[in-house]
Amino acid sequence: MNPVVELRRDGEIAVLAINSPPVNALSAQVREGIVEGVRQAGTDARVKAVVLHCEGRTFFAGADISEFGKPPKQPMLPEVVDFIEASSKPVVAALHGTALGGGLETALACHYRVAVPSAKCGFPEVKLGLLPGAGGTQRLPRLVGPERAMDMITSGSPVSAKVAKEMGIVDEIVDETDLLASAIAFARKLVAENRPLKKVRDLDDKIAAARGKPEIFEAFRKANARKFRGFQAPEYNIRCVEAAVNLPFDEGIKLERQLFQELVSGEQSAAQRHVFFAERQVWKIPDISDDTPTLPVKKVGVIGAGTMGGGISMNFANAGLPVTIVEAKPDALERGLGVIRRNYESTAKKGRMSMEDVERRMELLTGSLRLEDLADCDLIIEAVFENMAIKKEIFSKLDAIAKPGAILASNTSYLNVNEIAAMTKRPEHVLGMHFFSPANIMRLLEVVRGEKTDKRVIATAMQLGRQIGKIAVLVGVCHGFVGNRMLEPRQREANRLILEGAMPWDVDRVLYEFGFPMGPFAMADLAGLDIGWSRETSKGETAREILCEQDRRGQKTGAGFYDYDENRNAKPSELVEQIILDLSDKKGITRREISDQEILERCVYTMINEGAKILEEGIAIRSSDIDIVWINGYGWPVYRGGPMFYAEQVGLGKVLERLRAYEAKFGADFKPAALLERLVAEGKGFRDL
Ligand code: T1G
Repeated sequence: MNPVVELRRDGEIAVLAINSPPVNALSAQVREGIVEGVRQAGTDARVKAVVLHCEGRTFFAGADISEFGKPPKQPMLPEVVDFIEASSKPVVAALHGTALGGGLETALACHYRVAVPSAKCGFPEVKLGLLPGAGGTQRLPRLVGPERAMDMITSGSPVSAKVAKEMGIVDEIVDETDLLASAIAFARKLVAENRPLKKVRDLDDKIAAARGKPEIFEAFRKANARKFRGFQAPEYNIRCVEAAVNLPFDEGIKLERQLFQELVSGEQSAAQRHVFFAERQVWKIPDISDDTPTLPVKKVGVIGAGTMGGGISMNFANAGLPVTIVEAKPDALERGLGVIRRNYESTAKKGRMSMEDVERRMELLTGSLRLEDLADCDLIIEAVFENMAIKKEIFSKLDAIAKPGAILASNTSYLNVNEIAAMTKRPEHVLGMHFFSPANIMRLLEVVRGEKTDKRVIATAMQLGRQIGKIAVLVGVCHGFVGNRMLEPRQREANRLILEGAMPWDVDRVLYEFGFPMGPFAMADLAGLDIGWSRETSKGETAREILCEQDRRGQKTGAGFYDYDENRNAKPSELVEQIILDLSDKKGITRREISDQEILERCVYTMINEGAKILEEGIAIRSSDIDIVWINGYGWPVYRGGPMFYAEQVGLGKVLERLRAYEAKFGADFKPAALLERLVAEGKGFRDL
């Protein structure tokens, strides 16, 4: 008797009911139960058709991801789907929730599919560095055509039931309230009308026109080259769809199987599967249980209407929460609200929001010049200039104004939250909420736990993070928390490398090829080289200072570390090269040939080493949290899993050996963290902590 799969009969219709919470993942047990159920229904003369129905919140949400990388358990999913399709009696899939990956493949092997309006269908495998490996790449194009199939499987984004119906994936949209009864009625109709067994594998009309036309696939590759840069899986998915068009079904299946095996055993998929589970781990805080009561947050206050304050406010307005934004000067307030409106209007122009929506969100935003207007807010976020004295002054004033029980948060990106909290009589209600620019876009939120922050306040901030669509990572108090603290050694090494022999464009090229969207010097030009710089205090000690002194402030001045053309395309600058050569000379540094490997190791291994210190100090709960910070806040390529996961793929022993080599050459900045030494000595990894 299979504990998660049950076969029931409703007259001549058999119902194969699956109940394997939380998401009916197609684990070995579920697969076994499905095959046994279809077999029994097949041999039961009373049964004329079968309905495949999942209980709980969703139809199969895919293969069981936790099984990948482990010894395979029979029956494998390709056999299961072939067994369903080969059934002599029609099998109807009843879709609700999220029919994803192997779940949708199972549905496509059924002869008919019905869905409730709220259902979603998709192939997210590419987000796991994979491809639909149970016939999805061969059946989907036969139903929707190669272009739409490539869109779906290379984006990984689900489509609604309505769109799935239009595309031909779903045969009928049924009543939201009673899917099972509707599916059984649909199956009865099939039997009564003696409708044929519709096998997707036999369809050809949607692919015939594309046969022998490689230009279709070339055009798709070209149009998505930038988006797919560095990823292995998208190309493999495209090759499978091309095979679906040009090869007989079974040969296409063979290629799909081969390419799936290559991906599932590869480093990129291992990294992206790590990230899948890491994104779900961040919400689990060992000493704060899921049932910790949270505080009500119905009204939010934001201090500062600059770039950060404006972006932060939009998050809460987007979630339907009223926000009062306080600024010191009327023109700054007007400018800030103007930027927000223009942001919303440009989103509306792109068709991603209606003008009614724009007005609705703007109505939720109230500007003010008085801190006192925040007295009735449940949460107040300070987002002013990164200066401790100013922040301390604001928090001591806020403490007198804010109502009892209000949460006071600072958007500081470096400063000591405990010191800020000490300016109030309610340090247990003070914490950091560190957003990333542009705050209405960037998914990452570092929630900074002060030494006195109450558990309910932390639980509330984490829940709010989820509510405004962020991925919240809980971190402790130290300079720069997790992200910025690890960024400093990378920046330090990047600046040293250009004095020792590399050029800014060498360092940027190495990190760009590694997978970052851009290197540190191009990033600096984008942000502006004069952040925190002033002519009065400038000493011409660094390339950056000298460039600022020469009014090369970055993209905004058309010149920085790079020269920029009218389309902001960057090219290496001979003048900058000379400035750097002269600076090395002035500092008595003999320049030398520096390999790409040294550039990468010095920039990345120092970050990893800092990450190990962060774990040692308990500033991060687990190494995968650090990975989530860097992937969602600093452009670390997801297919490398994050700095700590990457270190394990390289081998902690190798990282340690290289750090020791650099320590011998360059000194204590490369001194390996004690934790790294210990883990290597014990033959363990960060994941074992
Ligand atoms: N396998 C194993 N565990 C899974 C899982 C899966 N497919 N999906 C979810 N979980 C766990 C998750 O780790 C969490 O566990 C709990 O379920 C709730 O998930 C051959 C190769 C369905 C949209 O990529 O996108 O099929 O943290 O917190 O926000 O071609 O889960 O509670 O211990 O995310 O409501 C393709 C992955 C697989 C879909 C629900 N399928 N899942 O979101 O809940 S590859 C996917 C999701 C494949 C075949 C191929 C989401 C969800 P815990 P949750 P949610």
